[in-house]
Amino acid sequence: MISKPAQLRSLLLSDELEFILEAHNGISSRIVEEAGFRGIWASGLALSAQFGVRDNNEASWTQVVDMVEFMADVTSIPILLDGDTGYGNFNNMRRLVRKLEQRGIAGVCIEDKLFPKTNSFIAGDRQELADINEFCGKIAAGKDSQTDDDFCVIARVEAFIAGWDCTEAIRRAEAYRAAGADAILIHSAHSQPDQILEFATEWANRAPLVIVPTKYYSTPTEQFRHANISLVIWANHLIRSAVSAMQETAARIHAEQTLVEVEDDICSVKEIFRLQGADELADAERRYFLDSRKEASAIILAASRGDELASLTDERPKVMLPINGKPLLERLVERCKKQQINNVTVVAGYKADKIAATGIDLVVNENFASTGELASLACARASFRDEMVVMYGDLIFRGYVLRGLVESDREFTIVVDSRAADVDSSGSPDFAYCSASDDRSLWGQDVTLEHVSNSPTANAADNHGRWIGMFRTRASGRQWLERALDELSSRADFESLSLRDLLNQIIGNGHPIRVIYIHGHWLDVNSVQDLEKAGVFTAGH
Ligand code: SPV
Ligand code: MG
Repeated sequence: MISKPAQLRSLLLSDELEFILEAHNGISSRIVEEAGFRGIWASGLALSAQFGVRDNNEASWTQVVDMVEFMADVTSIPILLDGDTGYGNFNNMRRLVRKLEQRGIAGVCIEDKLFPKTNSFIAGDRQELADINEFCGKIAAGKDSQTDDDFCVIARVEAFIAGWDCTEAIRRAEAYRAAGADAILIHSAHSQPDQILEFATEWANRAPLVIVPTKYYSTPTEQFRHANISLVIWANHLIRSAVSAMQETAARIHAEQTLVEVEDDICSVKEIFRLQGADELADAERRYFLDSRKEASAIILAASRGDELASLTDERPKVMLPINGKPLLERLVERCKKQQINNVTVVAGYKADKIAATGIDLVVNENFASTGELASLACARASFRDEMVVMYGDLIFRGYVLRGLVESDREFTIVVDSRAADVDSSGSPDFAYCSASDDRSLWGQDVTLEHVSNSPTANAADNHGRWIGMFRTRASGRQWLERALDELSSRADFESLSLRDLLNQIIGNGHPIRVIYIHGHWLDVNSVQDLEKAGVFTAGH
Protein backbone atom coordinates (compact mmCIF):
# COMPACT_ATOMS: atom_id res chain seq x y z
CA MET A 1 0.00 0.00 0.00
CA ILE A 2 1.57 3.26 -1.16
CA SER A 3 1.51 5.98 1.48
CA LYS A 4 -0.71 8.98 0.86
CA PRO A 5 2.23 11.44 0.59
CA ALA A 6 3.86 9.10 -1.95
CA GLN A 7 0.59 8.96 -3.90
CA LEU A 8 0.43 12.75 -4.00
CA ARG A 9 4.06 12.98 -5.03
CA SER A 10 3.46 10.57 -7.87
CA LEU A 11 0.49 12.65 -9.05
CA LEU A 12 2.81 15.66 -9.22
CA LEU A 13 5.54 13.74 -11.00
CA SER A 14 3.40 11.66 -13.34
CA ASP A 15 3.73 12.15 -17.08
CA GLU A 16 -0.03 12.40 -17.38
CA LEU A 17 -2.17 15.40 -16.55
CA GLU A 18 -3.76 14.55 -13.21
CA PHE A 19 -6.86 15.94 -11.49
CA ILE A 20 -7.97 16.38 -7.92
CA LEU A 21 -11.37 17.58 -6.73
CA GLU A 22 -12.41 19.72 -3.81
CA ALA A 23 -13.99 18.23 -0.73
CA HIS A 24 -14.87 19.95 2.51
CA ASN A 25 -15.82 17.25 4.97
CA GLY A 26 -15.84 13.49 5.42
CA ILE A 27 -18.80 12.63 3.24
CA SER A 28 -17.76 14.83 0.32
CA SER A 29 -14.28 13.29 0.53
CA ARG A 30 -15.76 9.82 0.17
CA ILE A 31 -17.74 11.03 -2.82
CA VAL A 32 -14.56 12.34 -4.47
CA GLU A 33 -12.81 9.03 -3.97
CA GLU A 34 -15.77 6.99 -5.17
CA ALA A 35 -15.99 9.11 -8.31
CA GLY A 36 -12.53 7.86 -9.21
CA PHE A 37 -10.33 10.83 -8.33
CA ARG A 38 -6.86 10.03 -7.11
CA GLY A 39 -6.61 12.98 -4.77
CA ILE A 40 -8.58 15.56 -2.80
CA TRP A 41 -8.23 19.31 -2.57
CA ALA A 42 -9.16 20.43 0.93
CA SER A 43 -10.15 23.88 -0.23
CA GLY A 44 -9.90 26.80 2.16
CA LEU A 45 -12.88 28.42 0.49
CA ALA A 46 -15.01 25.27 0.77
CA LEU A 47 -13.92 24.44 4.31
CA SER A 48 -14.72 27.90 5.55
CA ALA A 49 -17.99 27.91 3.58
CA GLN A 50 -19.18 24.67 5.12
CA PHE A 51 -18.49 26.23 8.52
CA GLY A 52 -20.52 29.21 7.34
CA VAL A 53 -17.64 31.64 7.76
CA ARG A 54 -15.59 33.70 5.34
CA ASP A 55 -12.41 32.63 3.58
CA ASN A 56 -10.42 35.07 5.71
CA ASN A 57 -8.89 32.70 8.28
CA GLU A 58 -12.01 33.03 10.37
CA ALA A 59 -11.94 29.30 11.04
CA SER A 60 -8.88 28.58 13.17
CA TRP A 61 -6.16 26.37 11.80
CA THR A 62 -6.94 23.69 14.38
CA GLN A 63 -10.57 23.66 13.26
CA VAL A 64 -9.34 23.14 9.72
CA VAL A 65 -6.95 20.39 10.81
CA ASP A 66 -9.73 18.64 12.74
CA MET A 67 -11.88 18.60 9.64
CA VAL A 68 -9.18 17.32 7.33
CA GLU A 69 -8.55 14.54 9.82
CA PHE A 70 -12.18 13.39 9.34
CA MET A 71 -11.58 13.58 5.61
CA ALA A 72 -8.39 11.54 5.79
CA ASP A 73 -9.97 8.96 8.07
CA VAL A 74 -12.63 7.99 5.57
CA THR A 75 -10.54 7.96 2.40
CA SER A 76 -7.53 6.19 0.98
CA ILE A 77 -6.46 8.82 -1.53
CA PRO A 78 -4.14 11.70 -0.67
CA ILE A 79 -5.42 15.04 0.59
CA LEU A 80 -3.69 18.28 -0.36
CA LEU A 81 -4.63 20.96 2.14
CA ASP A 82 -5.08 24.52 1.04
CA GLY A 83 -3.03 25.89 3.92
CA ASP A 84 -3.67 29.55 3.05
CA THR A 85 -0.59 31.47 4.18
CA GLY A 86 0.52 28.80 6.64
CA TYR A 87 -1.46 30.43 9.47
CA GLY A 88 1.40 32.63 10.61
CA ASN A 89 5.13 32.77 10.15
CA PHE A 90 7.75 30.04 9.60
CA ASN A 91 7.20 28.74 13.11
CA ASN A 92 3.46 28.26 12.61
CA MET A 93 4.30 26.54 9.35
CA ARG A 94 6.58 24.07 11.11
CA ARG A 95 3.88 23.13 13.56
CA LEU A 96 1.28 22.92 10.79
CA VAL A 97 3.35 20.42 8.80
CA ARG A 98 3.94 18.23 11.84
CA LYS A 99 0.26 18.21 12.71
CA LEU A 100 -0.80 17.50 9.13
CA GLU A 101 1.53 14.53 8.93
CA GLN A 102 0.11 13.24 12.20
CA ARG A 103 -3.43 13.49 10.80
CA GLY A 104 -2.66 11.62 7.60
CA ILE A 105 -2.58 14.59 5.21
CA ALA A 106 -0.32 14.17 2.19
CA GLY A 107 0.69 17.73 1.50
CA VAL A 108 0.01 21.41 1.99
CA CYS A 109 -0.16 24.34 -0.37
CA ILE A 110 0.71 27.79 0.93
CA GLU A 111 0.22 31.08 -0.88
CA ASP A 112 2.45 34.13 -0.85
CA LYS A 113 0.00 36.52 0.74
CA LEU A 114 -0.36 37.99 4.23
CA PHE A 115 -2.20 36.56 7.20
CA PRO A 116 -5.17 36.87 7.53
CA LYS A 117 -5.65 36.17 3.85
CA THR A 118 -8.55 37.00 1.58
CA ASN A 119 -9.85 34.78 -1.20
CA SER A 120 -8.05 35.50 -4.46
CA PHE A 121 -11.29 36.30 -6.21
CA ILE A 122 -12.27 39.08 -3.80
CA ALA A 123 -10.48 42.26 -4.92
CA GLY A 124 -7.36 40.21 -5.64
CA ASP A 125 -5.48 43.03 -7.27
CA ARG A 126 -5.61 45.05 -4.08
CA GLN A 127 -4.02 42.27 -2.08
CA GLU A 128 -0.49 42.59 -0.79
CA LEU A 129 1.99 39.82 -1.49
CA ALA A 130 4.38 38.32 1.04
CA ASP A 131 8.02 39.30 1.15
CA ILE A 132 9.82 36.76 -1.01
CA ASN A 133 12.52 35.97 1.53
CA GLU A 134 10.04 35.60 4.34
CA PHE A 135 7.94 33.25 2.23
CA CYS A 136 11.00 31.23 1.19
CA GLY A 137 11.86 30.80 4.87
CA LYS A 138 8.36 29.49 5.47
CA ILE A 139 8.71 26.94 2.69
CA ALA A 140 12.10 25.81 3.98
CA ALA A 141 10.80 25.57 7.54
CA GLY A 142 7.92 23.40 6.36
CA LYS A 143 10.20 21.12 4.37
CA ASP A 144 12.62 20.80 7.27
CA SER A 145 9.78 19.81 9.60
CA GLN A 146 8.34 16.91 7.63
CA THR A 147 9.27 13.44 8.77
CA ASP A 148 8.01 11.65 5.66
CA ASP A 149 10.19 12.49 2.67
CA ASP A 150 7.16 12.28 0.38
CA PHE A 151 5.09 14.92 2.18
CA CYS A 152 4.58 17.72 -0.35
CA VAL A 153 4.85 21.45 0.18
CA ILE A 154 3.45 23.35 -2.77
CA ALA A 155 4.09 27.07 -3.16
CA ARG A 156 1.29 29.13 -4.64
CA VAL A 157 2.23 32.21 -6.58
CA GLU A 158 -0.34 34.99 -6.35
CA ALA A 159 1.57 37.50 -8.49
CA PHE A 160 -1.02 37.49 -11.30
CA ILE A 161 -3.87 37.82 -8.80
CA ALA A 162 -2.19 40.87 -7.22
CA GLY A 163 -1.72 42.54 -10.60
CA TRP A 164 1.89 41.67 -11.34
CA ASP A 165 3.27 40.37 -14.62
CA CYS A 166 4.78 37.08 -15.65
CA THR A 167 8.31 38.22 -14.83
CA GLU A 168 7.38 38.75 -11.19
CA ALA A 169 5.49 35.47 -11.15
CA ILE A 170 8.51 33.59 -12.49
CA ARG A 171 10.87 35.39 -10.12
CA ARG A 172 8.79 34.30 -7.17
CA ALA A 173 8.22 30.76 -8.43
CA GLU A 174 11.93 30.27 -8.99
CA ALA A 175 12.75 31.51 -5.50
CA TYR A 176 10.17 29.18 -3.98
CA ARG A 177 11.44 26.23 -6.00
CA ALA A 178 14.96 26.97 -4.79
CA ALA A 179 13.68 27.14 -1.21
CA GLY A 180 12.45 23.55 -1.51
CA ALA A 181 8.88 23.71 -2.85
CA ASP A 182 7.86 20.42 -4.45
CA ALA A 183 5.61 22.13 -6.99
CA ILE A 184 4.37 25.57 -7.97
CA LEU A 185 0.69 26.48 -8.06
CA ILE A 186 0.25 29.37 -10.45
CA HIS A 187 -3.05 31.11 -9.93
CA SER A 188 -4.98 33.42 -12.25
CA ALA A 189 -8.33 35.15 -12.07
CA HIS A 190 -8.60 35.69 -15.81
CA SER A 191 -11.42 34.07 -17.70
CA GLN A 192 -8.92 32.91 -20.30
CA PRO A 193 -5.79 30.86 -19.56
CA ASP A 194 -3.43 33.44 -21.08
CA GLN A 195 -1.45 34.11 -17.90
CA ILE A 196 -1.20 30.42 -17.08
CA LEU A 197 -0.04 29.44 -20.54
CA GLU A 198 2.51 32.26 -20.69
CA PHE A 199 3.84 31.27 -17.29
CA ALA A 200 4.02 27.58 -18.23
CA THR A 201 6.03 28.38 -21.32
CA GLU A 202 8.48 30.53 -19.33
CA TRP A 203 8.65 28.02 -16.55
CA ALA A 204 9.66 25.19 -18.85
CA ASN A 205 9.13 22.33 -16.43
CA ARG A 206 11.51 23.46 -13.70
CA ALA A 207 9.15 21.89 -11.20
CA PRO A 208 5.64 20.41 -11.47
CA LEU A 209 2.96 23.02 -12.18
CA VAL A 210 -0.44 23.04 -10.53
CA ILE A 211 -3.40 25.13 -11.68
CA VAL A 212 -6.89 26.07 -10.46
CA PRO A 213 -9.03 26.82 -13.53
CA THR A 214 -12.05 28.12 -11.61
CA LYS A 215 -12.19 31.32 -13.63
CA TYR A 216 -10.89 30.03 -16.97
CA TYR A 217 -13.08 26.95 -16.71
CA SER A 218 -14.08 26.99 -20.38
CA THR A 219 -10.52 26.18 -21.44
CA PRO A 220 -10.37 22.76 -23.12
CA THR A 221 -8.47 20.43 -20.84
CA GLU A 222 -6.31 19.44 -23.77
CA GLN A 223 -4.66 22.87 -23.60
CA PHE A 224 -3.47 22.13 -20.07
CA ARG A 225 -1.92 18.91 -21.34
CA HIS A 226 -0.13 20.73 -24.10
CA ALA A 227 1.14 23.26 -21.58
CA ASN A 228 2.69 20.46 -19.51
CA ILE A 229 0.60 21.17 -16.46
CA SER A 230 0.99 18.40 -13.90
CA LEU A 231 -2.08 18.76 -11.74
CA VAL A 232 -5.45 20.43 -12.18
CA ILE A 233 -7.43 21.33 -9.08
CA TRP A 234 -11.20 21.50 -9.53
CA ALA A 235 -11.33 23.71 -6.51
CA ASN A 236 -14.88 24.29 -5.27
CA HIS A 237 -17.36 22.29 -7.28
CA LEU A 238 -18.71 20.01 -4.57
CA ILE A 239 -19.49 22.76 -2.11
CA ARG A 240 -21.17 24.70 -4.91
CA SER A 241 -23.21 21.75 -6.13
CA ALA A 242 -24.17 20.92 -2.54
CA VAL A 243 -25.31 24.49 -1.96
CA SER A 244 -27.44 24.47 -5.14
CA ALA A 245 -29.04 21.16 -4.15
CA MET A 246 -29.68 22.26 -0.57
CA GLN A 247 -31.17 25.58 -1.63
CA GLU A 248 -33.53 23.86 -4.01
CA THR A 249 -34.61 21.22 -1.50
CA ALA A 250 -35.05 23.71 1.31
CA ALA A 251 -37.21 25.95 -0.88
CA ARG A 252 -39.36 23.07 -2.04
CA ILE A 253 -39.96 21.65 1.41
CA HIS A 254 -40.76 25.10 2.71
CA ALA A 255 -43.21 25.81 -0.09
CA GLU A 256 -44.82 22.37 -0.29
CA GLN A 257 -45.03 21.66 3.44
CA THR A 258 -44.61 17.99 2.67
CA LEU A 259 -41.77 15.64 1.85
CA VAL A 260 -43.74 13.74 -0.76
CA GLU A 261 -42.44 15.59 -3.78
CA VAL A 262 -38.78 15.86 -2.85
CA GLU A 263 -38.32 12.34 -1.56
CA ASP A 264 -37.61 10.77 -4.94
CA ASP A 265 -35.27 13.56 -5.98
CA ILE A 266 -32.82 13.34 -3.12
CA CYS A 267 -30.52 10.53 -2.09
CA SER A 268 -31.99 7.91 0.21
CA VAL A 269 -31.19 7.64 3.89
CA LYS A 270 -29.79 4.24 2.98
CA GLU A 271 -27.28 5.93 0.70
CA ILE A 272 -26.21 8.14 3.60
CA PHE A 273 -25.72 5.02 5.72
CA ARG A 274 -23.63 3.50 2.94
CA LEU A 275 -21.42 6.57 2.66
CA GLN A 276 -20.99 6.52 6.42
CA GLY A 277 -19.74 2.96 6.18
CA ALA A 278 -22.63 1.37 8.06
CA ASP A 279 -21.86 -2.03 6.53
CA GLU A 280 -18.38 -2.00 7.97
CA LEU A 281 -19.80 -1.39 11.42
CA ALA A 282 -22.25 -4.25 10.99
CA ASP A 283 -19.35 -6.53 10.02
CA ALA A 284 -17.33 -5.33 12.97
CA GLU A 285 -20.24 -5.98 15.28
CA ARG A 286 -20.45 -9.50 14.02
CA ARG A 287 -16.74 -9.90 14.64
CA TYR A 288 -16.30 -8.09 17.94
CA PHE A 289 -19.66 -7.63 19.57
CA LEU A 290 -22.09 -10.37 18.68
CA ASP A 291 -19.26 -12.91 18.80
CA SER A 292 -18.81 -12.23 22.46
CA ARG A 293 -22.53 -12.82 22.90
CA LYS A 294 -22.15 -15.97 20.82
CA GLU A 295 -19.76 -17.13 23.47
CA ALA A 296 -22.56 -16.83 25.98
CA SER A 297 -24.03 -20.19 26.75
CA ALA A 298 -27.17 -21.61 28.24
CA ILE A 299 -27.53 -24.79 30.18
CA ILE A 300 -30.99 -26.28 30.19
CA LEU A 301 -31.71 -28.91 32.80
CA ALA A 302 -33.98 -31.45 31.17
CA ALA A 303 -33.22 -34.77 32.85
CA SER A 304 -36.44 -35.36 34.69
CA ARG A 305 -39.40 -37.29 33.43
CA GLY A 306 -42.12 -35.09 34.87
CA ASP A 307 -43.82 -37.63 37.07
CA GLU A 308 -46.99 -35.61 37.61
CA LEU A 309 -47.65 -35.75 33.90
CA ALA A 310 -48.22 -39.50 34.12
CA SER A 311 -48.69 -41.27 30.82
CA LEU A 312 -47.91 -38.16 28.79
CA THR A 313 -44.28 -38.76 29.57
CA ASP A 314 -44.27 -42.51 29.04
CA GLU A 315 -42.47 -42.15 25.75
CA ARG A 316 -40.66 -38.83 26.06
CA PRO A 317 -39.22 -36.52 28.64
CA LYS A 318 -41.23 -33.54 29.80
CA VAL A 319 -39.26 -31.04 27.71
CA MET A 320 -40.38 -32.75 24.53
CA LEU A 321 -44.08 -32.22 25.25
CA PRO A 322 -45.57 -30.01 22.58
CA ILE A 323 -47.24 -26.79 23.63
CA ASN A 324 -49.36 -25.52 20.78
CA GLY A 325 -47.47 -27.85 18.50
CA LYS A 326 -43.97 -26.84 19.58
CA PRO A 327 -42.01 -28.76 22.21
CA LEU A 328 -41.06 -26.93 25.38
CA LEU A 329 -37.40 -27.41 24.62
CA GLU A 330 -37.63 -25.93 21.15
CA ARG A 331 -39.35 -22.88 22.61
CA LEU A 332 -36.55 -22.46 25.12
CA VAL A 333 -33.81 -22.83 22.53
CA GLU A 334 -35.55 -20.23 20.37
CA ARG A 335 -35.70 -17.83 23.31
CA CYS A 336 -31.96 -18.32 23.87
CA LYS A 337 -31.03 -17.76 20.23
CA LYS A 338 -33.07 -14.59 20.18
CA GLN A 339 -30.74 -13.27 22.85
CA GLN A 340 -27.70 -14.38 20.82
CA ILE A 341 -27.07 -17.23 23.21
CA ASN A 342 -25.92 -19.70 20.63
CA ASN A 343 -24.22 -22.33 22.75
CA VAL A 344 -27.06 -24.25 24.29
CA THR A 345 -26.31 -27.38 26.28
CA VAL A 346 -29.17 -29.59 27.29
CA VAL A 347 -28.65 -32.00 30.16
CA ALA A 348 -30.87 -34.96 29.41
CA GLY A 349 -31.60 -38.04 31.48
CA TYR A 350 -34.95 -39.71 31.18
CA LYS A 351 -35.49 -40.86 27.57
CA ALA A 352 -32.45 -38.87 26.49
CA ASP A 353 -32.63 -40.40 23.04
CA LYS A 354 -35.94 -38.60 22.49
CA ILE A 355 -34.43 -35.16 22.98
CA ALA A 356 -34.36 -33.26 19.72
CA ALA A 357 -33.77 -29.59 19.00
CA THR A 358 -31.62 -27.89 16.41
CA GLY A 359 -28.26 -26.47 17.36
CA ILE A 360 -27.92 -27.88 20.85
CA ASP A 361 -25.22 -29.89 22.57
CA LEU A 362 -26.54 -32.83 24.47
CA VAL A 363 -25.06 -34.04 27.74
CA VAL A 364 -26.58 -37.01 29.53
CA ASN A 365 -26.87 -37.50 33.25
CA GLU A 366 -26.90 -41.29 33.24
CA ASN A 367 -27.84 -41.35 36.91
CA PHE A 368 -30.83 -39.09 36.49
CA ALA A 369 -33.13 -41.48 38.32
CA SER A 370 -31.16 -41.32 41.53
CA THR A 371 -29.69 -37.83 41.40
CA GLY A 372 -30.94 -34.27 41.62
CA GLU A 373 -30.58 -31.07 39.65
CA LEU A 374 -27.16 -30.25 40.95
CA ALA A 375 -25.73 -33.52 39.72
CA SER A 376 -27.28 -32.76 36.32
CA LEU A 377 -25.71 -29.29 36.30
CA ALA A 378 -22.34 -30.82 37.19
CA CYS A 379 -22.63 -33.06 34.10
CA ALA A 380 -22.57 -29.89 31.95
CA ARG A 381 -19.47 -28.49 33.58
CA ALA A 382 -17.40 -28.67 30.40
CA SER A 383 -19.89 -26.29 28.80
CA PHE A 384 -19.62 -23.63 31.51
CA ARG A 385 -18.72 -20.20 30.20
CA ASP A 386 -18.16 -16.86 31.84
CA GLU A 387 -21.39 -15.59 30.32
CA MET A 388 -23.89 -18.28 31.15
CA VAL A 389 -27.58 -18.76 31.80
CA VAL A 390 -28.80 -21.84 33.62
CA MET A 391 -32.48 -22.74 33.55
CA TYR A 392 -34.95 -25.48 34.12
CA GLY A 393 -36.18 -27.14 30.96
CA ASP A 394 -39.87 -26.83 31.80
CA LEU A 395 -40.03 -23.05 31.74
CA ILE A 396 -42.18 -20.90 29.51
CA PHE A 397 -41.78 -17.14 29.72
CA ARG A 398 -42.09 -13.93 27.81
CA GLY A 399 -38.95 -12.84 26.00
CA TYR A 400 -38.19 -9.87 28.24
CA VAL A 401 -37.57 -12.16 31.21
CA LEU A 402 -34.48 -13.69 29.62
CA ARG A 403 -33.45 -10.40 28.05
CA GLY A 404 -33.46 -8.67 31.42
CA LEU A 405 -31.37 -11.46 32.85
CA VAL A 406 -28.89 -11.39 29.97
CA GLU A 407 -28.55 -7.61 30.24
CA SER A 408 -27.88 -7.66 33.97
CA ASP A 409 -24.47 -6.22 34.73
CA ARG A 410 -24.09 -8.20 37.96
CA GLU A 411 -21.92 -11.24 38.43
CA PHE A 412 -24.74 -13.49 39.50
CA THR A 413 -28.40 -12.73 38.85
CA ILE A 414 -31.65 -14.63 39.35
CA VAL A 415 -35.27 -13.91 38.43
CA VAL A 416 -37.91 -13.91 41.14
CA ASP A 417 -41.66 -13.68 40.54
CA SER A 418 -42.97 -11.50 43.34
CA ARG A 419 -46.56 -12.30 42.46
CA ALA A 420 -46.29 -16.01 43.05
CA ALA A 421 -45.07 -15.90 46.63
CA ASP A 422 -48.07 -17.61 48.02
CA VAL A 423 -50.25 -18.53 45.10
CA ASP A 424 -51.06 -22.03 44.05
CA SER A 425 -48.28 -23.65 42.21
CA SER A 426 -47.49 -27.11 41.12
CA GLY A 427 -44.18 -28.84 41.65
CA SER A 428 -42.08 -27.77 44.55
CA PRO A 429 -41.74 -24.01 44.46
CA ASP A 430 -38.48 -22.32 45.35
CA PHE A 431 -39.36 -19.52 47.75
CA ALA A 432 -37.00 -16.59 47.61
CA TYR A 433 -36.12 -14.51 50.66
CA CYS A 434 -34.62 -11.25 49.54
CA SER A 435 -33.15 -8.06 50.94
CA ALA A 436 -36.32 -6.16 50.01
CA SER A 437 -39.73 -6.88 48.59
CA ASP A 438 -40.72 -5.92 45.08
CA ASP A 439 -41.70 -2.26 45.00
CA ARG A 440 -42.64 -2.63 41.31
CA SER A 441 -40.42 0.32 40.46
CA LEU A 442 -39.92 0.94 36.83
CA TRP A 443 -36.16 0.74 36.78
CA GLY A 444 -35.69 -2.20 39.05
CA GLN A 445 -34.37 -2.25 42.55
CA ASP A 446 -31.01 -3.21 43.88
CA VAL A 447 -32.16 -6.32 45.71
CA THR A 448 -30.12 -9.35 46.70
CA LEU A 449 -31.15 -12.87 47.52
CA GLU A 450 -30.71 -13.90 51.13
CA HIS A 451 -31.94 -17.43 51.03
CA VAL A 452 -33.98 -19.78 48.92
CA SER A 453 -36.06 -22.64 50.27
CA ASN A 454 -38.79 -24.99 49.12
CA SER A 455 -40.70 -24.75 52.36
CA PRO A 456 -42.55 -21.51 52.94
CA THR A 457 -42.30 -20.18 56.43
CA ALA A 458 -45.44 -20.11 58.51
CA ASN A 459 -45.73 -16.46 57.70
CA ALA A 460 -46.08 -16.35 53.94
CA ALA A 461 -45.23 -12.66 53.90
CA ASP A 462 -41.69 -13.53 54.91
CA ASN A 463 -40.83 -14.74 51.45
CA HIS A 464 -40.63 -12.28 48.62
CA GLY A 465 -41.57 -14.47 45.72
CA ARG A 466 -40.73 -17.51 43.75
CA TRP A 467 -37.41 -18.08 42.09
CA ILE A 468 -38.42 -19.12 38.59
CA GLY A 469 -35.50 -21.49 38.09
CA MET A 470 -33.23 -19.29 36.02
CA PHE A 471 -29.92 -17.66 36.82
CA ARG A 472 -27.15 -15.96 34.97
CA THR A 473 -23.43 -15.62 35.66
CA ARG A 474 -20.66 -13.42 34.42
CA ALA A 475 -16.94 -14.17 34.85
CA SER A 476 -16.67 -13.85 38.64
CA GLY A 477 -20.16 -15.27 39.12
CA ARG A 478 -19.05 -18.35 37.25
CA GLN A 479 -16.13 -18.73 39.65
CA TRP A 480 -18.49 -18.44 42.62
CA LEU A 481 -20.64 -21.11 41.01
CA GLU A 482 -17.72 -23.46 40.38
CA ARG A 483 -16.41 -23.06 43.89
CA ALA A 484 -19.83 -23.76 45.42
CA LEU A 485 -20.23 -26.77 43.15
CA ASP A 486 -16.83 -28.09 44.25
CA GLU A 487 -17.73 -27.63 47.89
CA LEU A 488 -21.12 -29.27 47.57
CA SER A 489 -19.88 -32.17 45.45
CA SER A 490 -17.69 -33.28 48.31
CA ARG A 491 -20.74 -33.67 50.50
CA ALA A 492 -22.16 -37.15 51.03
CA ASP A 493 -25.65 -36.02 50.05
CA PHE A 494 -24.50 -34.33 46.82
CA GLU A 495 -26.66 -36.58 44.67
CA SER A 496 -29.83 -35.29 46.25
CA LEU A 497 -28.94 -31.61 46.22
CA SER A 498 -30.82 -29.01 44.20
CA LEU A 499 -30.03 -25.67 42.62
CA ARG A 500 -31.43 -24.11 45.80
CA ASP A 501 -28.54 -25.59 47.71
CA LEU A 502 -26.17 -24.11 45.18
CA LEU A 503 -27.60 -20.60 45.51
CA ASN A 504 -27.53 -20.82 49.30
CA GLN A 505 -23.93 -22.01 49.21
CA ILE A 506 -22.89 -19.05 47.05
CA ILE A 507 -24.63 -16.66 49.45
CA GLY A 508 -22.99 -18.46 52.38
CA ASN A 509 -19.63 -17.84 50.75
CA GLY A 510 -20.37 -14.14 50.94
CA HIS A 511 -21.20 -13.45 47.30
CA PRO A 512 -24.11 -11.22 46.31
CA ILE A 513 -26.84 -12.69 44.14
CA ARG A 514 -28.81 -9.97 42.40
CA VAL A 515 -32.58 -10.38 42.17
CA ILE A 516 -34.58 -9.17 39.20
CA TYR A 517 -38.27 -9.11 40.11
CA ILE A 518 -40.93 -9.92 37.59
CA HIS A 519 -44.65 -10.08 38.09
CA GLY A 520 -46.00 -13.14 36.31
CA HIS A 521 -45.37 -13.68 32.58
CA TRP A 522 -43.94 -17.15 33.07
CA LEU A 523 -44.88 -20.62 34.19
CA ASP A 524 -43.31 -23.98 34.63
CA VAL A 525 -44.90 -27.17 33.49
CA ASN A 526 -45.30 -29.85 36.10
CA SER A 527 -48.85 -31.07 35.70
CA VAL A 528 -51.60 -31.56 33.16
CA GLN A 529 -53.20 -28.34 34.38
CA ASP A 530 -49.90 -26.54 33.75
CA LEU A 531 -49.92 -27.91 30.22
CA GLU A 532 -53.31 -26.32 29.67
CA LYS A 533 -52.13 -23.03 31.12
CA ALA A 534 -49.06 -23.23 28.91
CA GLY A 535 -51.30 -23.69 25.88
CA VAL A 536 -53.15 -20.50 26.73
CA PHE A 537 -49.93 -18.64 27.56
CA THR A 538 -48.30 -19.49 24.24
CA ALA A 539 -51.39 -19.09 22.04
CA GLY A 540 -50.27 -17.02 19.10
CA HIS A 541 -46.61 -17.17 20.16
C1 SPV B 1 -9.55 27.51 -2.44
O1 SPV B 1 -10.13 26.56 -2.98
O2 SPV B 1 -9.79 27.87 -1.30
C2 SPV B 1 -8.52 28.21 -3.17
C3 SPV B 1 -8.62 28.30 -4.58
O3 SPV B 1 -7.66 28.77 -2.54
S1 SPV B 1 -9.35 29.78 -4.96
O4 SPV B 1 -10.59 29.87 -4.25
O5 SPV B 1 -9.49 29.74 -6.38
O6 SPV B 1 -8.45 30.85 -4.55
MG1 MG C 1 -8.00 28.98 -0.64
